[in-house]
Amino acid sequence: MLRPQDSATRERRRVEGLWLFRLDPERAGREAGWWRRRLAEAREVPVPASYNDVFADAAARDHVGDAWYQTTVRVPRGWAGQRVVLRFDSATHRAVVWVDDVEVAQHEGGYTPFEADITAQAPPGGEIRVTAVVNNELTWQSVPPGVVQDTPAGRQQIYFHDFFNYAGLHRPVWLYSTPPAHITDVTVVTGLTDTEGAVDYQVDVTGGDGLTVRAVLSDGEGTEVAQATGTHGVLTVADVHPWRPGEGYLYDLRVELVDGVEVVDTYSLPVGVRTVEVRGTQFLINGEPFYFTGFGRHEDLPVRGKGHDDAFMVHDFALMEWTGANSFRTSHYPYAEEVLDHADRHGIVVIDETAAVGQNTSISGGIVGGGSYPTFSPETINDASREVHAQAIRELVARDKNHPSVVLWCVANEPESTTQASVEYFEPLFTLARKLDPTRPVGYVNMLLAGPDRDLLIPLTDVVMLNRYWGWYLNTGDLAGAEANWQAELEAWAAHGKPIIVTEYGADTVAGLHTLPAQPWSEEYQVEYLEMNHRVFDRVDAVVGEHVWNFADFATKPGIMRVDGNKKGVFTRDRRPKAAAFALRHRWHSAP
Ligand code: BDP
Repeated sequence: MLRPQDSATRERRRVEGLWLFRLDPERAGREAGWWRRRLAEAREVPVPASYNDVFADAAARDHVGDAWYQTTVRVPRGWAGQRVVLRFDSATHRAVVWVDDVEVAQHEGGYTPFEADITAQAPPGGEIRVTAVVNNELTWQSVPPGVVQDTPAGRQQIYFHDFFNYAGLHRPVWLYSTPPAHITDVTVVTGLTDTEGAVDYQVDVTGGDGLTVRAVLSDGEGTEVAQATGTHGVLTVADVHPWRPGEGYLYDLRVELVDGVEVVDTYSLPVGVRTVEVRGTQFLINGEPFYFTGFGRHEDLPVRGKGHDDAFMVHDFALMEWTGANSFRTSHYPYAEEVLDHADRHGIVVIDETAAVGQNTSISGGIVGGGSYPTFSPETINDASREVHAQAIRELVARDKNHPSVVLWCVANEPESTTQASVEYFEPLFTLARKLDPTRPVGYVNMLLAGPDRDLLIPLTDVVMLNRYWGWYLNTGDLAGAEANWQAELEAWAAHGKPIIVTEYGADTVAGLHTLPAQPWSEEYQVEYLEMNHRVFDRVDAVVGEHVWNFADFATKPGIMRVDGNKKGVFTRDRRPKAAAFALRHRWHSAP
């Protein structure tokens, strides 16, 4: 599925601003057909944004179930004869969409796009009513999982991950046009030799019988460098300018569907020419060893929740650059496509993760000690869940396969990984990810209960990704003890002969709390904790990356271990630096 774009043959408009909105905890709207008329008893809600924090009532914040969105939009008159498409960049966690009285789309999964051809419902010049019911319930068959409990106070959502279950229309909604005969997909795979680049492209077309596909590659200055015809081909780039970490050099691949001299459809794709490879304990980009510095992050903002915001995106990248971060992980779900585009342009490397977080019932809210259910069983996470997970992987790869910034797929964060059931669950998912994209390594993030002597999933992976909290959850306040234990554990992992990325290490820190000597929760402790980790990493050759948890403080569900959310941010939630930010800046700017 291609992103909407304006081209000589395509137009798009954002369906944004204030939509009508109504919570529906009783699930009455589906019975009563609320899409058939103007949404009654509605309030206004901004799109894109999560709905939870924009109001002042607990009913919205803690809502479990259906929430209805509705707006009207006029189809441009100039789109006569074109195909009209309605696209949601995300609806968390699932949605059904109607145009006027007609159901046009259903989608499961909160962080990947879906769309519907609504040409038959969208007469040019006419106004259409768009209604979406967005449901936020997490169950054993959703990704991520959860349990909805009936309590005397109403239905409550239980979940096993450590960030707030924001819901709604977090990302842009689009109305766009394509010609009836059009390009439906473009896939590029790039290669590099000493001075030459190769762009292998594949174009999928609908309704283009008898038409020709042309692919034109231009450099960053707009000069054409290669051209080919046919739905599949290889474009050779002499004196190639590679995409590399720190320098997001992009070519432009213009794909055209042509009928003689007439261009029927045209689509442009930014292309970074780079390679990725795991060799021994090294992670190579363009054949050179790469060391990841950066963060695990969240899409998390005051008021907006997970709502995408360009101003914060640019600011967050500026802060990452300031600290010397060269990479981040899309913990714990696929981020807005705008974020990956920005990473492409800025040469920031991305570990791209599915929304499979919390598939481990012995942890709850990031804290060990849940454990009232088995994780994988016919009654809990089962074959049906795995099919939902597989679909999430398909949609992630389909959406993000062309981003040069994406160098590694992460199929899950901290799942249970010590049982035969976990192996049976994950083996087919690793196979699927590799089949969908043989060009990128695949991994999963391992958690502290599944040490090198217990974990069973590492044989399936290309890299070892570890979330470890020695000196925080373990050896709390005892950095000397933590240092010895951490070193021993990392050496055991290194014996696997794979590169190790430490995908999380961090300490909760209240901005402005100072102690001497350094004590947990103080800014001084966060700095000393990071320094201890760095000494250990520098002593283990197989470690090829360090991602601090977290870039910024973020919202969680209430809990006795969380004070107004998770405070492991290097920046506060409103992006003010803690002392750790300066310490990281010093290390990451002076690293070899
Ligand atoms: C890890 C999780 C992350 C949590 C973090 C923490 O991957 O989502 O926020 O721990 O406890 O287990 O801060």
